Amino acid sequence: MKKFSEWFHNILEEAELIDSRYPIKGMSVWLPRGFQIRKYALKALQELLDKDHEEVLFPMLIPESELAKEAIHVKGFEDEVYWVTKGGKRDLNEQLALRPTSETSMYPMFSLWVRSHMDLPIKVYQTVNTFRYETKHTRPLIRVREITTFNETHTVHATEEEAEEEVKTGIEIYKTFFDELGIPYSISKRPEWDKFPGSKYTMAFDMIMPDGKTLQIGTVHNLGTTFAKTFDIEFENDEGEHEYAHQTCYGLSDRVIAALISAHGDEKGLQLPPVVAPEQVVIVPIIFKENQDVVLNFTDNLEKLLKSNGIRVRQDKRDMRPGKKYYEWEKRGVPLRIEVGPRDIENKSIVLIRRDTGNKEFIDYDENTIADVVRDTLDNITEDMKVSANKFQEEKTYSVENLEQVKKTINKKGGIVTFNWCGDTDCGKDMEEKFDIDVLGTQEADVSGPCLNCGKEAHYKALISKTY
Ligand code: A5A
Ligand code: MG
Ligand code: ZN
Repeated sequence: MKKFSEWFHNILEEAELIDSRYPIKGMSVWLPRGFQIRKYALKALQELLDKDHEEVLFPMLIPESELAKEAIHVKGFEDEVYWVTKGGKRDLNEQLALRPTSETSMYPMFSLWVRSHMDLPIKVYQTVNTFRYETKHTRPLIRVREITTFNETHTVHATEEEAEEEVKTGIEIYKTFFDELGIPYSISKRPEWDKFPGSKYTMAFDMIMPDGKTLQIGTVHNLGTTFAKTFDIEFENDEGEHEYAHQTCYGLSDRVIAALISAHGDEKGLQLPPVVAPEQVVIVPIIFKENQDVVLNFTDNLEKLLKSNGIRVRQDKRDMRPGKKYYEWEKRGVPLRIEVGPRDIENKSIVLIRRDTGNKEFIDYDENTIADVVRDTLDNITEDMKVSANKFQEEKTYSVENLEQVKKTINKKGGIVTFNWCGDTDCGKDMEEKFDIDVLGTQEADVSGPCLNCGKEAHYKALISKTY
């Protein structure tokens, strides 16, 4: 694969996903094909969230007085906030922030909603746009200034245990979601200096991109009682005493689509898992003048049959060379192509070509079973794409035994390097500087012996990498 960032920009254009020529830095246009992928990805996510959470929608503007209330939180975002200062020609009495995330928009309302333990838990989510004036290099989908697809869940609980449980639930939901999309990940607890501003701790999902750098594709935060104290979210317990509520929040963004593209795409272009593909199957009739009717009769019938079985199918009848059509649909990532020519119809067979393996399969045509055959093939594609993407992440995760190897591995191979670590902030920051990497975080492990960097006792597995 040529240089990743060039490949990535090309694919957005060639597969007609995003037009990044919008005249504001860090903001782009979702094109119809990209928007459909986004829609199907959100559908899969919402199906998981809806089991135990309710969808809501809060305003996009936040009064400065609310945004400023939580000191640590606001400090984390102050350099990234866009402000609305005027209504028409008049200065506003109070300037309004475009939400960079929605804690300070939601929590003053939560404070009104929570009176007694009967009002708990609250478990809501919304999918909105948020704005962050990012100063690092912006890239479409990966680091944007308008996050157009910010899916954020916010929960409020009576006890610390319940909040801990919700963190686990959030992690499980994201695991299932990423698995459905065949997006690989490593989960770790972010170090103290890199946790979500105002949180107790942050659990993060990171995917290794094709160039070996990692991308944070989702985060789950335990907020403890910090925001509850700031925004006065308290309830009366059984004994009639007032207690502060325990909160969590977790979020995903457009980055999920970037991860999807990067995990599966190749030199031919996009490659989509069936669950998010606008067309799961494309039928290409091979037409010659003399038998056009026979072929089209057959393919029209096949199209109808698959459609009625809930498969997203499209027939490409355009008057152009089949080879050109194949090339186009491969570039757009359609998981399965069906070719039908006059010979095939005579032989009562059709040809299935998988986008992921390029594998060509001649199958006997039977109206009664064809939908099942196609569905099974799509399921196999889903599974194989996941396995192959996970393999890449595993192969690029290196466990090392000494400091020399840490440096060598990161610089030569990229990916994630793991090793025994003490967990101390000083030691971590020292490594980040020395090796020009980021400490992604820690995983609990049965660790003994010294920290590879400082020699003190090790308590965790550290995960480090170069990051986006
Ligand atoms: N309220 C919580 C959920 C929150 O805001 N968490 S977060 O800051 O970590 O953002 C959630 C996710 O959004 C991140 O894990 C990251 O994957 C994504 N994200 C953050 N900034 C982004 C940006 N500028 N462009 C695209 N995605 C971004
Ligand atoms: Mg850092
Ligand atoms: Zn150490």
